[in-house]
Amino acid sequence: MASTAWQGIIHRYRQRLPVTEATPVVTLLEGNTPLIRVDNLVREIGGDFVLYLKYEATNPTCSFKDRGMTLAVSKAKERGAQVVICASTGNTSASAAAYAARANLKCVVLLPHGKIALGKMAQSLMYGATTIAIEGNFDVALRIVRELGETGQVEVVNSVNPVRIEGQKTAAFEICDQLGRAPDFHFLPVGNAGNITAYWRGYREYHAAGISDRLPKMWGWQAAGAAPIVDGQPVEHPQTVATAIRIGNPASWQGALAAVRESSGRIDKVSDEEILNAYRLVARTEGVFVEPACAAPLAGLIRSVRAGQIPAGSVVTATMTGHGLKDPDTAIAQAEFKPTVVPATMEAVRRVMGLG
Ligand code: AN7
Repeated sequence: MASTAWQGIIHRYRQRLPVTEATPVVTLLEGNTPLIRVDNLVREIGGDFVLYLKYEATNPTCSFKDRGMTLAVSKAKERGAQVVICASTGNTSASAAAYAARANLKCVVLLPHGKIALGKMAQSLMYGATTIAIEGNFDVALRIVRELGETGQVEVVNSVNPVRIEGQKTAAFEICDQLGRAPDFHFLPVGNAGNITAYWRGYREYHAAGISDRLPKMWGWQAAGAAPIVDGQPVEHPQTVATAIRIGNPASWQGALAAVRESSGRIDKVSDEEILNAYRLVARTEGVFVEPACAAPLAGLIRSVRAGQIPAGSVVTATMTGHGLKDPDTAIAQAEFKPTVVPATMEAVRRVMGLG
């Protein structure tokens, strides 16, 4: 009997990815993530549409980055690279560190000092990457990494490496495979803008191949304090509670603009307050715990629905790019609840429960 076990995105979508028989596949069985229909959240928002969350938190390092990283590290291995390197707001570094460990490659990550969520830092350290905290932001770190890449001594696995985008486009394939069609709208957070570029490529490829019968409108969401694409100029000192998307000069800026233009979509920004409200709401109404960046498209959806921009009967998908446990500090600070400490008696517990 042949095994039907999932073997990762390269195995599943091999004919649509730049791999050959000679490519050593470095996989942690990423992909095949849930597409969760969230009717409670829709009821809370109001409006007549169906919403599905592409929950990328179930990837091996708990973010969407693993889709691009399986391919980037496989190709690096194929080329005989010894060292992979990236700049990161935390998720790319976690993923690079894991896949490099799996491939027996050395990994170096450059992170903005003091602006990395706790879980992401734990990942990079545990997977054994050389972890360097730069006294500067992500954009500065990426500039250094790109310069190092030009020496030819290291393999850059940021999304400036085109195979990262190729791997990430498989999330759009999966959504179409899971829904049996493409959505009408796709919402997602935008930081370095690789993912919006990748999804648009995936949706277009499936459409061109006749597998899906429509193309979604791509709606990207930046944080108001880090919204260079929306504002039309780089942001020198980006600021937002959503540290994953604290990026002031996105590498795939043009890719994001093309996705929005070609799909008749939109790119806009939401405040940290809107992000935090949506962050709590999706956890409480659906049991879906995401990191703050994922709440940007949800906040954007709330706004768009209120503005009457989502036609009745629409099918909307939104990418939840990373797990809520990545950033426990923000969760605990923003949950609005604290544990109630009581004596270890039933009476005390009953009092807290309101049972007298
Ligand atoms: C949870 O890890 O840029 O627009 O260095 O971690 O493709 O950059 C992370 C980005 C959204 C934005 N949600 O995606 C990095 C990094 C989460 C993220 C984004 C990121 P892009």
